[in-house]
Amino acid sequence: MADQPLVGVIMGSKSDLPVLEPGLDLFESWGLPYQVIVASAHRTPGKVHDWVSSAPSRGIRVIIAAAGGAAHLPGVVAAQTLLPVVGVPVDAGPLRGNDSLYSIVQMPPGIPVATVGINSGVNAALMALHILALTDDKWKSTLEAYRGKWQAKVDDQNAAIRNERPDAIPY
Ligand code: RP5
Repeated sequence: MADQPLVGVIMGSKSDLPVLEPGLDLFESWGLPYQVIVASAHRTPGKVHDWVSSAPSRGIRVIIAAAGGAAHLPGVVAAQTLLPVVGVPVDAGPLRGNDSLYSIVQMPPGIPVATVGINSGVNAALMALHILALTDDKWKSTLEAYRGKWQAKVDDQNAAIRNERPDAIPY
């Protein structure tokens, strides 16, 4: 894996990691270099600032920020960088992630956070890939290959249904 990360992943607590791991697995399967850290907007604000403000100099081009509860981390990150920020609301308490979803998705006008669904680490990783694919054909090819797998899966499912329902009029 290259020394310079293209995607930076930040989370408020290591307890958020299971939500992000499927996306990190995708990065590794694609050979996409990433960096991942724990830094909290309220517990370690200085660490958040240091990491975010230095992210472009490390090669990072898109940031994924995950948090549960009040979940101000993605907005705090977005406020300190011109890099695109994808926010992942985490189910971390009695409100089952609805609190973090509303917090992240309801950024006031001016500082956007592209929010995925509750616990949607996979879609956050894919959105990062989409952003990279805009300017790099290598990642565009990776994205096309990923989409191709869905096509093959749906084709298999249709073949199975045709087998199970031979009287249905084929499309
Ligand atoms: C948030 O508080 C974190 O992002 C995490 O989702 C939640 C709970 O953190 P821990 O108490 O598990 O460390 O800041």
